[in-house]
Amino acid sequence: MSSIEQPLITLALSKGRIFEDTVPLLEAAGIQVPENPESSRKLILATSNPYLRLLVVRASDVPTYVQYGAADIGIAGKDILYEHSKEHPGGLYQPIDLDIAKCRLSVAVRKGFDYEGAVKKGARLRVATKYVNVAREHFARKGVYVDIIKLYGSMELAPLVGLADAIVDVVSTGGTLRANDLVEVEDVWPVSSRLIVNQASLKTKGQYLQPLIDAFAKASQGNS
Ligand code: PRT
Ligand code: MG
Repeated sequence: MSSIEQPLITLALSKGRIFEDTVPLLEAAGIQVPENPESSRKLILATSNPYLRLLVVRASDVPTYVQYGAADIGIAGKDILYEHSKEHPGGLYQPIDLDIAKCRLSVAVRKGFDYEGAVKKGARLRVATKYVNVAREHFARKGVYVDIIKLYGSMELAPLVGLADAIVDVVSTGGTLRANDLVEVEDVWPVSSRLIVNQASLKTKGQYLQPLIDAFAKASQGNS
């Protein structure tokens, strides 16, 4: 019998769409998740694998937990990962695009706002977003002058109340934009979620992490 016990592996993820799309990937790897974070309120969830637990955190906090090693691995959208990497470069290994929680980052404006006209005229635009780096780089590429207003949620409201001319936000069905009389005027990037891994964990627990990473890679192949 080995004297070294198998270490605990901690996976950080957010509840909602990422959790819902991750459960089938875990199931494909033979791992069941008996509790649902929407109903249980627990922030640490056990799985059917005694060596794997889940941490339920805010989507934008997932990279932080993994970067500091409080979680060995995590699942986060490219939107979140890009902003995180700009503030905290390095440290996160991103081996797999899981092709889950798919959506797109888009520029949207109030219906009737002449976005193309404003851009052609060289007007300075006010842009509200949680994705300040994505937005700044997008408009710099287009040569459009912008003032970026950082918001933490409900970006859709900003153009309706005169806080901004445009927003940069994640869009999936487009239903939220339509319900608020906004229209998409530009696609910025397609978005999906990736597996992220703490680099020190990969060294110290690689023997146990690698099979899990491989199982995620295999299970996610059907998503693309
Ligand atoms: O909700 P919270 O403030 O905690 O954080 P969050 O909104 O960043 O997290 P969450 O759980 O909502 O999203 C996690 C990840 O899922 C994001 O980082 C994206 O990578 C991905 N994703 C996929 C989405 C959507 N689809 C999506 N539709 N994230 C957000 N939305 C929002 C969208 O902005 C809109 O406000 O959901 C709303 C409904 O979208 P429509 O277009 O279907 O109406
Ligand atoms: Mg949300």
